[in-house]
Amino acid sequence: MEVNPKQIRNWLKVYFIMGSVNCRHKPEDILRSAIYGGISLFQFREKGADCLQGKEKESLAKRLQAICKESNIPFIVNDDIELALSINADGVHIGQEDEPADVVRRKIGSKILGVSVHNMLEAKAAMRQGADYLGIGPIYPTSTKKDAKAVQGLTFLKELRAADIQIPVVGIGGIHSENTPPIMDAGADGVSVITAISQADSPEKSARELKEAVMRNIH
Ligand code: FQP
Ligand code: MG
Repeated sequence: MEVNPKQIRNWLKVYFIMGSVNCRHKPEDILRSAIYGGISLFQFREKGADCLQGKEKESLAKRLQAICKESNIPFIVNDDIELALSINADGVHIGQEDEPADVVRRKIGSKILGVSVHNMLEAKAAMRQGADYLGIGPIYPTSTKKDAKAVQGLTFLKELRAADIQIPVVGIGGIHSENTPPIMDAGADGVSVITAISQADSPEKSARELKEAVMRNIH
């Protein structure tokens, strides 16, 4: 998979994250609708109380990966490097509590590597260790992630761009189409959501509105 920064920026526009725990309906149906609405990247994040494990987790991952493949949407795996390698995912996303980025980079070769960062020190380390993009959040309050840090994403995003750091960046946390403009104005390349799409009455409409909001505010 070709991973130049311009391509990554394009993929980050509407980045949908989902696992079975986030879904009120069949995950496959929600993902198909989201793709139809215009998401540009997908992350499989099977996490939280009652999440699937082992063979069941791998089976869902494969089914969602196949749906992404049909539409040329890259398939990223959250946290689980072994799963990403075993199913040949397009990339992985890790945070500060996961395996170190340089170790993961060695394991995955040229696959896409995303890293969550919350301050300049973490951002610079992630870049040095081979991150292709940074996830910055929480931008707004969120209840999806129980161990989420304080809301400081917008401030940090502005600080990063003011320091002329140009790595591809996506905002995450409490984002929907209405509150997207300030994130793009702060210098993000796109927005990442779980709830706004997975819990929407129409995931397709929600994805479309997010895409429109991002496209109106692209740099
Ligand atoms: N940003 C992104 C992305 N994806 C994520 N999963 C996170 C941030 C959060 O390890 P982490 O990563 O801090 O927590 P968790 O493993 O519980 O998700 F940039 F892709 F939008
Ligand atoms: Mg993680």
